[in-house]
Amino acid sequence: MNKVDLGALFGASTEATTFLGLEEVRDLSAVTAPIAILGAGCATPYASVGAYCRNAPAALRAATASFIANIDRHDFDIGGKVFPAPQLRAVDCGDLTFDEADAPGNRKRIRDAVAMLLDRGVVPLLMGGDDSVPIPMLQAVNARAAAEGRYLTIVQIDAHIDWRQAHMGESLGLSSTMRRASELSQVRHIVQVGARGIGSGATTDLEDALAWGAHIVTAAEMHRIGAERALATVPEDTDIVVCIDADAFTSSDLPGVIARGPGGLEYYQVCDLIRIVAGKGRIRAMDFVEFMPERDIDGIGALTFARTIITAMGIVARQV
Ligand SMILES: [Mn+2]
Repeated sequence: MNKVDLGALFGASTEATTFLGLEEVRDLSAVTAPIAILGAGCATPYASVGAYCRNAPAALRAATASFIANIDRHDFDIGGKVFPAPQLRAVDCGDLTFDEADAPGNRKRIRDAVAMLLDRGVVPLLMGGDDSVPIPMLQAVNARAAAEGRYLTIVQIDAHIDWRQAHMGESLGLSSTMRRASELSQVRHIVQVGARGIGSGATTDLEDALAWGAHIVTAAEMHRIGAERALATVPEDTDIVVCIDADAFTSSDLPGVIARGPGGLEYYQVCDLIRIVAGKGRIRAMDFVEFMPERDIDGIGALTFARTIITAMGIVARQV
């Protein structure tokens, strides 16, 4: 069935070949922009499920099509143009290649790509892939922070705390991301917002997180206390990595996840979290993972997640 294209009403293109129509720069060593978006469809998939979020980067790019013609209009979620000056525009570095059977190779490609961007003073925004994608990203950020003598704060927005030691014999998979983060030399603070319902974690995982010093703010608490108080333990003048799992959102806004559940965060709560974090320190990198287009409903989740990335771009563009 041919659909009526209302995008033409707003001067929008019907297809997005890059995220938000941003300039494509495939050669990471040639990036001169302050922000780069990069797709990573797979890092360390569990054997039983494979790279189930492999199609997320393409779906998220496609979801930006209706905004491309209007990128210089006023964005009310940001309070101005997405990019306040032409030199602050992000670029799209395309997708890293991956091989589901070669997790070490996938991780190396992600680590090397993030390291290259950090070396150039670029803030990488990584589109997963599942939640194993941030592990090599965090390793690269940690190495850079160590070289600079800086410490890191991780702010994770997720329905799950991801503190499993290992799952199905894999210690670098999506259920272990925050435990692996806690083991990095420069990571001093971890704040985790949005845990809800029943996930893969056990009570002992929560106890380990708390014993390490992670500050856990459940989704229920976040709804009660708001973003400002949720982030009260984020220190000033820290380098920050923001890790966002699509399942943190309320499922009606973002149904494209493997485990939907009631009580998730609203889009504006997530925007507030990013904005407040950016006011406390310097965001060095971000990831947006666990979006599964095949589970989405009529593009609603792709739109919510793509809008979150656009808002994050606007926030990061204002800190560089
Ligand atoms: Mn999750």
